Amino acid sequence: SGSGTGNGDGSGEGKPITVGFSQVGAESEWRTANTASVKAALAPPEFRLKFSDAQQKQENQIKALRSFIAQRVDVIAFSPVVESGWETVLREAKAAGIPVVLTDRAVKVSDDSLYVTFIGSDFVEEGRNAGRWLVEDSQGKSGPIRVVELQGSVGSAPAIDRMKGFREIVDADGRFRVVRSQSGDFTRAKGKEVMEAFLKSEGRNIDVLFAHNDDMAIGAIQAIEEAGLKPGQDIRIVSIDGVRGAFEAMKAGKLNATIECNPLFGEQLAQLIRDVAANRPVPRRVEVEEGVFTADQAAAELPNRKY
Ligand code: GYE
Repeated sequence: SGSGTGNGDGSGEGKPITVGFSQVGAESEWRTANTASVKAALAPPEFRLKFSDAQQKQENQIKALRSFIAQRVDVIAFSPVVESGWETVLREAKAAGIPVVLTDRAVKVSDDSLYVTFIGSDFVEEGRNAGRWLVEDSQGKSGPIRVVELQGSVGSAPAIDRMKGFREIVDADGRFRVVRSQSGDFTRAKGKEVMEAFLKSEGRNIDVLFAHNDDMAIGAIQAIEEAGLKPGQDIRIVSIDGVRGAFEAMKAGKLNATIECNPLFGEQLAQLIRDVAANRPVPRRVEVEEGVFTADQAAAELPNRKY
């Protein structure tokens, strides 16, 4: 580009764009990959990144946003831990004239002008895809098929939406019964712990596990093995994200399918921020592209996985 004037024309000349980014935490392989992608894309000299880790707590995130406002950053980007409770702090950002970009997770606000754009996956569709895989994999099986569900973090958009999408599909098929459903907070440790409790209360009567992310499924796999059962066979398992650990578990026959949720949108986010900082119009909603992978594809796909 020849102009090189002003902020955010993508040429890397001029003043850097200061971005305050508040991340959810470091709860999963997905999150680690997302953080790396965001940091790599919002790099100097074009960007000056102020990165803050909320450790899965909304109060930490609100504090971080207020500190970004006080520092008068050019753009705020954040991945909201939960869906609700954002009106006040977002109004403060708006009053300060700082545009807000939502990444990964959506918020519920009554005033749409409180953020400029949202980049992230369609979590309802991911839940539906998990349900569709299960229906497909259950062809010829008679009911009842007993399903346990490991939910993501309580109140988070991916937990709410994945549950909704999954139920929409399995509730339409009379064979499926979701017998237990509880949060494992998107972590391996909690996934294992809650699966242990499921196994204790349901005994051998669990046919399927649906986990809202791969990390919880991987934790649950350990619990299933420790209970003397074969994950992937005695209990069929589908989860969401498509992280490397899931492909390894599928290759080992312990996980049956993973629904891709792509965390590598750092470059797409950088472009949005450039446009927002330069006052160029941006779409209200930017979707991330993704697919579905089954155990028979795992060995071939593994070398191609980037997260
Ligand atoms: O699926 C999970 C992470 O918000 C899409 O958060 C993200 C979810 C992801 O902890 O692994």
